[in-house]
Amino acid sequence: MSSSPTVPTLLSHIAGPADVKALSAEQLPQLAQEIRAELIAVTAKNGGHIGPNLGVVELTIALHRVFETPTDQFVFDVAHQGYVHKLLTGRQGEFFHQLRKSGGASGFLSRAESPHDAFGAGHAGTALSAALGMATARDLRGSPEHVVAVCGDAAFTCGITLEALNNVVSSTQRLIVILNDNEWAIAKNVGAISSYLNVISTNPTYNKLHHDVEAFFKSFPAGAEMNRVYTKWKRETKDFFVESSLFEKFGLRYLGPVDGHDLDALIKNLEFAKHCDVPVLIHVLTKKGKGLDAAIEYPEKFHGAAPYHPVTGQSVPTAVGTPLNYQDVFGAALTRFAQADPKILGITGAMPSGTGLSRLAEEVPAQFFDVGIAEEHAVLFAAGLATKGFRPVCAIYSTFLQRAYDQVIHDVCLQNLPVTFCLDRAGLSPNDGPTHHGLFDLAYLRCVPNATVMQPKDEDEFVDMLHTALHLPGPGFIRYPRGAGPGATIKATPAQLTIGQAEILREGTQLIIWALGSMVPDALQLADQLAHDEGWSVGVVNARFIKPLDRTLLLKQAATASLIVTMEDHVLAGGFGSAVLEALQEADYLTPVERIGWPDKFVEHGSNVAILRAAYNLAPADIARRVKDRYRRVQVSASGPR
Ligand SMILES: Cc1ncc(C[n+]2csc(CCOP(=O)(O)OP(=O)(O)O)c2C)c(N)n1
Repeated sequence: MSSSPTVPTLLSHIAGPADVKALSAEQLPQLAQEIRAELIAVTAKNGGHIGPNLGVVELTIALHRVFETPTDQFVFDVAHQGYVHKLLTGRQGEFFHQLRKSGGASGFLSRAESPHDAFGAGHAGTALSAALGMATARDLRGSPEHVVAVCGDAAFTCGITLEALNNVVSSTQRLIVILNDNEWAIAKNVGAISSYLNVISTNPTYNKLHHDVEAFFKSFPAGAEMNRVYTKWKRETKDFFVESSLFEKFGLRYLGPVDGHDLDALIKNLEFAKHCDVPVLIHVLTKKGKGLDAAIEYPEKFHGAAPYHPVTGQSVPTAVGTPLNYQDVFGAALTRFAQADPKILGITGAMPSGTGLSRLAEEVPAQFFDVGIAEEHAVLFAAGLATKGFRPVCAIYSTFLQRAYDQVIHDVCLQNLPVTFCLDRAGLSPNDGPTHHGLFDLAYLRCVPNATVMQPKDEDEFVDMLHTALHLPGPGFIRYPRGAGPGATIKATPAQLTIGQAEILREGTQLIIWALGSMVPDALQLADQLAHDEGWSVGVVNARFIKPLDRTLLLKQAATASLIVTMEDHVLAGGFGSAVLEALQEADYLTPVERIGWPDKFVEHGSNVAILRAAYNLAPADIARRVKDRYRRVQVSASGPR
């Protein structure tokens, strides 16, 4: 199905939205087909959010037929379904072929990437609020442009979307909301709103009404006449709608459900909405993965897929002997613990497979909760459960826990409730980029009283930490990186770790490296290199705990060592190295500290961790050079006056 560069296609002539408008209506299905082929060809090679994008091909073409970006503005929720929009706004060719790779298109929309990207995203549930702000700003300054929010059905499981919905009519009379309903989040969508959408999608009364509306408008052209038609229609149908649609109760005119793959119906509804003098919600039904059989059959796998065969959808096999991903280690360990203790519960915000909790869902379903994309609720819900003697485990990516920060402080830590937090994707998420890197969690957790914060060096220690956290009297946070660990064997019975005790991996006297979690292998390698190149005596410590820090060991080592080096996969500001500096300073130690970590910048997406590290002078050779330079400087200044 992949498109050959030698065959001229309609898509290859699309340099921007004007070219989409220049096509005849009859050419649009071919354009849709070519876009699907391109999406599959590129994501089969690079990985990416193929399912959501295959579902919005016609919708995105229709949007660009009816509206004029960048004057009109589209705000896509999560923005993972923005590939089609990229292809239609001058970003096809090599830039798109390098999707999610260094120098190529981002996997999300970004204001920095194109003027056609009105609002950047990567986290769910932000589109309606942002679009409402933009529409209100437009009203305040009196400009004519249209603002369109494109929200998935799962966006309506987010508190922010509902908060925005509550404010639409009091903020503007002109906003278009597309509800792109494919019944799936990453997994099957959950909760009462999802059930409600299902009812209105399948209820024959609504469908009848939809057909009535279709028939009613058929005889009228688009344009000024629409307003007259609309006013009449509003008068005639108002009572029915007010009684019937949840969205009408929020003051939005509900249109739909509309077949999201019927270009004609989509264009007609968008044209109509464009002329409405009230906020409008168009309920569009789409098929996630349309055009790739495997993606339809396995929507969860193809929501965001690793590279796959473009025809069969088969994943590229992992090499024999590749260690398990941390999420699988977590899923297996938690399931084992939960089977032995009915008080242990697993909670996810719409990420059962990404977090590894799907294993718990399969094997111990009564102890598993998917609350939808609702991290704030997930944490509060866990707090409530903990008050009754349960041991809830919130499995939330580091980046998504940012959303539930107040609940972490106000509800869990302030009340010292024993909730365990498992923060996957702590560190870089290279292909996804800045919206998904987990680089801030230590800074935002380290300052919260009652929090115990840890990071394991390998899979076995991770299971020990999970076991330990489940026996804490208060909240425990475990952060671990995306992907596989070093492949340690997991012992049959987990160990109870001593809180706040680091582990000495290698004794040394001149220079001591304090490494955190995933940086431990780098630290050992660095120690080898320094010993080999310079003959220095280098110690290595696996910090294990960021909070409480092992001050006793740190001060003991700092009393004699010439330099402490800290290594973390986190921003330097407020991170692990900062904790070490604070501890030394508070004890009046002047021992120099060289901190290795990420700078005060939003790190872009890239092909892999190694490339991004090299771009920020954090490749192993860069680190070795820095540490050698610093140690030499320290030696020189130590010989002079202090
Ligand atoms: C705050 C937050 N939590 C979790 C995610 C992970 N996530 C990305 S897309 C997605 C599902 C989106 O579903 P929907 O909005 O219905 O769009 P679809 O992919 O079905 O088009 C989830 C849970 C996220 N991006 N942001």
